[in-house]
Amino acid sequence: MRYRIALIRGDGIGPEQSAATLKVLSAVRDCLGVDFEIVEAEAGDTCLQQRGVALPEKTIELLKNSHACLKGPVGESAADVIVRLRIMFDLYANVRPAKSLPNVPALRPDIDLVIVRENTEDLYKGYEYEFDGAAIALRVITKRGCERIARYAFELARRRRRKLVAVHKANVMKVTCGLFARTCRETSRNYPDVEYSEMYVDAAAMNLIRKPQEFDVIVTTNMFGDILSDEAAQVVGGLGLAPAANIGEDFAIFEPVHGCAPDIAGKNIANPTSMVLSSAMMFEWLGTKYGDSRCLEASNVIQRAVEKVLSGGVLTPDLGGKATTEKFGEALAAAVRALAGKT
Ligand code: GGG
Repeated sequence: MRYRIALIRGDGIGPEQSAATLKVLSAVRDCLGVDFEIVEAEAGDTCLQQRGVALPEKTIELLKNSHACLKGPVGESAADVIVRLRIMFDLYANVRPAKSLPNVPALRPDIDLVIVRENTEDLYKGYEYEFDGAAIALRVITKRGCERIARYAFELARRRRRKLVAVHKANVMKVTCGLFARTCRETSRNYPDVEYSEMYVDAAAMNLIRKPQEFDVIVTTNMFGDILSDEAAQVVGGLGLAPAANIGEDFAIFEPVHGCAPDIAGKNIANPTSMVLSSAMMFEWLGTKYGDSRCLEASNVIQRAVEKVLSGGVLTPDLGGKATTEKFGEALAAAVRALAGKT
């Protein structure tokens, strides 16, 4: 099967991360026989400056005609690009793993958790307005939205260590978080094999630092998930390592958790791991969706290549090393070739 992958390079460090990731993807194509074409699509701040629109119709059409999208970070136009795309393509599950990696200064070496963030509702719907000197935002939480994200998280927990924590603030936001908590609790009855508990978001923020190794899967609402996933990324070494998947029934977009880091853009020092690991998540999703063992193998090899390169002490400056983005990408591509048995 030949996959059509839309690539949005994005803003800031996005183009540098994309170039490094493309080296890894070339190695995957050469050595693991995954057949794909990359189709470039524009979106973000630069696109807004050049074309007057952050998310052109042409890009939307291109995504509609692709199997998946790999996206670099975008800048100030994030709400007009990724938040819009998530709602437009109904990518309801934002999956954000945080795992300790070799040679990376993490809080502990044994952290392996995933945040499952509801991705289409909450305050990020963007229903905001001003009225009579007040700024008002509407928090939309639906039963259907809670049910499907809870199911997604329980199914994921079942494939992992079978522990799920629903994070909310239902003691204060009794109606919106109340619906979310109640629905997660109801769903838990269908998963007696998964250990289920609940935690208030403030306690979760503290426990991510106090005992991060105890978390397996966290399910939460959109904005809490956005905030907690930055924290979880830092706990395992930093945002430069943090991948994410925006998953719907028929389409998915894979992107770093972080923003476009304009302060280090163009200096060849950004860590591309977040985008490379996002591509590993993409191959896992493609492999599962299309029953393609080559894609599953590609996902596995990319993750092992990241561990191999980091273990070997090739580190970008954010991790205390001197490797450039380009050199780090080359090292990853070489590791993919070696792990695939072809150097
Ligand atoms: N921590 C900065 C960051 O996450 N920037 C990207 C961003 O805001 N994305 C929107 C989102 O993930 O909802």
